[in-house]
Amino acid sequence: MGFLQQFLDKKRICIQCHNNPDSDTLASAYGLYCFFTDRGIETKIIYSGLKKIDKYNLRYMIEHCGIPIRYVNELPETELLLIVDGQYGQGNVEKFNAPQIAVIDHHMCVQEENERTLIAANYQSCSTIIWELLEEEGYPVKENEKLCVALLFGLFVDTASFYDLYGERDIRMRLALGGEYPLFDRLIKSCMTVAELMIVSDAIYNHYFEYRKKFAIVSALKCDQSILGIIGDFVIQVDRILVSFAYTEINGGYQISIRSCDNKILANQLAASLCEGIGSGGGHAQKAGGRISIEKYEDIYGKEDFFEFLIRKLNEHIPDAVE
Ligand SMILES: [Mn+2]
Repeated sequence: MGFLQQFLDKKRICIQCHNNPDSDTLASAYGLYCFFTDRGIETKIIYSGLKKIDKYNLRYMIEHCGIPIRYVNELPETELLLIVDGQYGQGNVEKFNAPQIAVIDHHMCVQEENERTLIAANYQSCSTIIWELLEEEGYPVKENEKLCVALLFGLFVDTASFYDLYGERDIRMRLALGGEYPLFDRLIKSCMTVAELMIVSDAIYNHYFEYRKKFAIVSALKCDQSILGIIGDFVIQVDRILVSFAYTEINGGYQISIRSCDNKILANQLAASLCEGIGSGGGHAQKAGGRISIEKYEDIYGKEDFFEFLIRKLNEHIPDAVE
């Protein structure tokens, strides 16, 4: 029996995207929305958190794919709360009480698993999991062009513009859904604002490079995770750099983004160890991200300058590079 079958007896389902939604969580929610609505279930898509969606390309995606997402402070009445691209109780998923909770995610598992959770870290995007689930149910994804674009765009962003695309199943989805979509072309060419372009160039110009351990730290002015990712993907291409660490200060915390091209230095391990006790971090071997709370940071590390802290931690974590 397919994973989604167990939810078909519901009359109302609420799908929750993680806070500060990205294209992967939006596409995942939309895929499930299409499927459940098709089966006559009243389905809503919601998100919460401190920030409303303001990125140009995400708004463009929502409008042109027709994704009925709503920002809420309270959970609408529902029988089931289904979280996509995040996990229940995690820092970036607003916690709501619901009669039943289900989770579909592709990050490292940090919660208890049961028959209503599907957490598989071997997928590069949650969109890929959703695509497989819909295929399994016989839902004709390919006939829904807007959904194809959404799912591809979810994968695109989570694999740093397909550059990091290596997952077998993820590659399969890209091939299966690939086609000529003007909307997709428009979306992938709108990832950055002019202001962010200036933030990126300034941050890269002022990078810190540790030549012995071969890591770089890039501090960017307030910008979002996808921009940090763009910086990381760019910096990691430098021949002498094995680990790139980009960060920015946002909403009382630091967003971090790590890239590694050395298989002895796992980006997800580095993120997790750095954020231990002061936030949460994780991801994949070559790319990872996380968030640190300034309040918790100061509780543990007092007045130590954050930049100095990073240099110290990276020096501890990264072995001397061998040429
Ligand atoms: Mn994702």
